[in-house]
Amino acid sequence: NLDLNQLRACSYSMMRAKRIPHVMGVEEEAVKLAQRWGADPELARRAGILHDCTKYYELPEQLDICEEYGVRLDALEQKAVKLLHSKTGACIARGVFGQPDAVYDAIFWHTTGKADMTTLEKVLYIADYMEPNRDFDGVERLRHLAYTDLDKAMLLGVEMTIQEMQQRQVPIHTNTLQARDWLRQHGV
Ligand code: DGI
Ligand code: FE
Ligand code: FE
Ligand code: FE
Repeated sequence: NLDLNQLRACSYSMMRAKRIPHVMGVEEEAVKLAQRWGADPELARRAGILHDCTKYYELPEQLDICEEYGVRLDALEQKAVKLLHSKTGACIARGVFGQPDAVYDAIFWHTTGKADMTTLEKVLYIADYMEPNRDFDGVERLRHLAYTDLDKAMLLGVEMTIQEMQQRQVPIHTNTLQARDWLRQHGV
């Protein structure tokens, strides 16, 4: 099994250099959020290190990995390459780098979210959104909520994603909508 430095080296070697600071930021933020909210910081760290490891694979390769690992895809996923790196990243994290199911699940859901997420899944989703290198209108509010009310932070993140998809006229995935609906129904 690889130690953390080996895991980082492998993951960084799979991406363009400009993405490495983001991945380092997600690792650091995921550990802190895990400590704050009672998830396993070691698993959060591993999920952070590996979460975008397949980000630069092209569509055919993404589809091959999904096929190889038996990940079933809906119609939108089959053509939206940005929705695939979370699924293939999860497959590689578990299948190649030997990570446990909790790390697989956190990486798998880090782009869309879903209904009824675990704390580790929420931690990675939010860390990805507000790590120190992220800069957009509203990021300070998200950073505040991330440490005061994790579900409120999730709802804000999912709603901002939906708004941006609508502005860009990109179809919104059902898991993104289900994440929002679930958070609204559960008194956030
Ligand atoms: O991989 P990162 O850039 O760090 O961040 P991410 O994994 O959250 O991916 C963000 C991308 O995913 C962004 O280009 C928008 C896309 N995305 C997120 N939710 C949806 C989506 N794309 C579609 N079509 N539908 C969604 O619901
Ligand atoms: Fe990602
Ligand atoms: Fe994200
Ligand atoms: Fe990311």
